[in-house]
Amino acid sequence: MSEQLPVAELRRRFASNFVWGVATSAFQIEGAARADGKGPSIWDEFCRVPGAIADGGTGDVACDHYHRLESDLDLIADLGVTAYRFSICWPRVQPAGTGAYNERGIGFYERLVDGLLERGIQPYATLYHWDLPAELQHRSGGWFGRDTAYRFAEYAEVISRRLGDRIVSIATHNEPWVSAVLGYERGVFAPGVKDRRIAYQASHHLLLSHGLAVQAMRAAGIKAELGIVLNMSPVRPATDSELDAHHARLEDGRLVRWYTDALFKGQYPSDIVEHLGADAPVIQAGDAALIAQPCDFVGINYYHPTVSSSSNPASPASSGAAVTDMGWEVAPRGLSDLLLRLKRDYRLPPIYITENGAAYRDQFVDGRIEDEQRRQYIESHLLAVAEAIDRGVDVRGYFVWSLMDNFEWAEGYRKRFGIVHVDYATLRRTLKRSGLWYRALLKSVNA
Ligand code: IFM
Repeated sequence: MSEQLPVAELRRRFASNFVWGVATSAFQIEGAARADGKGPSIWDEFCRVPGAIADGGTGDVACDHYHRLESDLDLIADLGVTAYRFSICWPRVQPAGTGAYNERGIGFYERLVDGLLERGIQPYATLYHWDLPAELQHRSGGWFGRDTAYRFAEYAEVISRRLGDRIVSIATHNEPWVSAVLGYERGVFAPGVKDRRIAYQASHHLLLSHGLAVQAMRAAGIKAELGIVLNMSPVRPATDSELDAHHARLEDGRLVRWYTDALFKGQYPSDIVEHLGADAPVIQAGDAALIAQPCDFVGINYYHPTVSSSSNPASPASSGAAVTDMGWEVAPRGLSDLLLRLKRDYRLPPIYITENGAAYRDQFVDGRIEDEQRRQYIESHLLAVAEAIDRGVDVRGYFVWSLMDNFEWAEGYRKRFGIVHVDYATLRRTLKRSGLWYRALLKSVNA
């Protein structure tokens, strides 16, 4: 175990205007699945598929954040963060994903945003963190249907008119690779489709919807900064063999370049288009330019590196490496490598680390929750961010995933990422050691 750095020393590695935050998403914490006119999402339905969620969990109650908004806002404020990243549940504000809006749903997000501002915390919103209105899935195959992209842009415009004057930053999507690949190719996330052609068409429509939404929000005169959040990982070959190098190059293309090339170079990578063959998406004239229009920021979610070989093109750990409770390799160096590679290969807008954190089994000691491994994980990754900044990468902020333990998708409630512990029997929140440390870091004087 490495020594703990004095918090003031770590804090001094960052500029005084660096944004410090914690992140969550709607489906993972809100609960209130049928409250106040909310429509069902694809995740509400997917959780009902036998065997889809490891512990049989659903989002019906989750952390009950919807009913505990005020005390959760106090909890966030108590941490001393300057920003809070949350997502808006589309079917809560527009139950069918088309047609009528739900004032009670919009009202919840107005109270959330106003409550943050009253406490001096900047709201960072994400419009889509995977909870598509179920109706859109049934009507047009969800993101497989081009129409969903237009529906999304309309929803984005409504949100920008209602909340855009008070939100500091809006990301259109969280991790479109996950929506497309885990949802439509591997079928392990909602909507549970297993078809590569459908998945790549869905990925194109997700990116298209980003472009359409940015255009619509700018036309509505939004003041907030606009961008997108991508999950990324440096991909390395498992061995020195040419075959493994080939697999690593392809995996990097599917995971990273498919998104960054489309968004920041205006075209999909030709090697991946060729590799997909008949599964490559249908693209209409003008789509590429729409997708690649300028953004104010890009969010990067980093957890682990990817190791590629012919037998496993996308392993989250090399053999023998230290891993988290998800089986993901702990490799802070992967984050600085990734940031430097992006600086080398792209002209990106300012970067925020919009998610980083770890699942571990917490130890209970005399009523305290000891999670030294999580604390160390966060500290070491912050040092990696500081190193990248020192080497010229424009990183403006860092958000811990996650504020509190929550619904970890196909894993259900078994994996805990929070710096705040949630007792799912009582819904009581308790700061873990990592949370106390993060608070001390944020409250330490910045020289
Ligand atoms: O919990 C998720 C989050 O919803 C998206 N990024 C990765 C996290 C950990 O798996």
